[in-house]
Amino acid sequence: GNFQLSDGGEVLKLYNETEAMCLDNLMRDPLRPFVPQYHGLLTQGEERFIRMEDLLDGLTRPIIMDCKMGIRTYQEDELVKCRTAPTLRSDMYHKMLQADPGALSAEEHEQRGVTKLRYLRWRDTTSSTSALGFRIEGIMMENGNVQRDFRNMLSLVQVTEVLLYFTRSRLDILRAYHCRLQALGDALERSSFFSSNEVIGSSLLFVHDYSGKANVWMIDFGKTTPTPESIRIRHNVQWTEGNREDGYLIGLASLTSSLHQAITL
Ligand code: 4IP
Ligand code: MN
Repeated sequence: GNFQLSDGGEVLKLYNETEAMCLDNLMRDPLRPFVPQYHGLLTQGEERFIRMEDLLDGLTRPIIMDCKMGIRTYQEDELVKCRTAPTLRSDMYHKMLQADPGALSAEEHEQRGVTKLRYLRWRDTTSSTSALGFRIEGIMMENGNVQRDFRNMLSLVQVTEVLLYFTRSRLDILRAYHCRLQALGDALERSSFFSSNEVIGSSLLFVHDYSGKANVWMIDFGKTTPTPESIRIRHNVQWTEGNREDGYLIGLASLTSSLHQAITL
């Protein structure tokens, strides 16, 4: 995808101005211990890359879970584009067709295309994103197998089952994750980056290995943008167009309570 392995515990990710700006700011924020360390840019011929810490460094056959955070995964811009210059995406139409042909209207079938807003909204409402403020995007087990079929789970009970599967019900690992999420919650409260940014499409990356090393990281800031001075985001209230709310803390609370359930089951 967008990644390339470098050496010395570093990875290269295809340059994105929004993401580079976020990582740069995060190096001077209480959230610094929760994000990959940013090592600046690298140019290779025509291509530009972001140099960042390899979060898997030091783990043996890591097991990884990507949770996409927030109650929506599209920016408010997407609504404007859809109203002013709607573009039909046939790739997104085909993804919907494959997953659930009944979700498409007669008009969409005729056009063989949907807008990006339509597609992302469909993803959000057919997953736990809208209701719980996050969804499990994928899991990679220690043999490298990637599973992406959790994206139509709607309930917290289903998520808790996946957490048990992902950790093989290991209490030490579940507890380490729970503890890390609580520390993240504390840091988010103190973070001026968090209070001044709308965080869309960002993930929490859960990584552990059989030795019991376990950690959670905030990643993917390509759609995280500063809000105007006049708008302060609370992150724990519902979104209405214009308030820029992302529901990040709604997702964090859901995930924390699912982990708590997994621990006490
Ligand atoms: C993807 O859909 C994800 O929503 C991507 O978001 C998004 O990239 C893609 O839009 C969209 O096709 P699936 O994961 O369901 O395939 P993310 O990168 O956060 O995973 P954007 O550009 O919104 O970041 P396009 O327009 O890049 O295809
Ligand atoms: Mn992501």
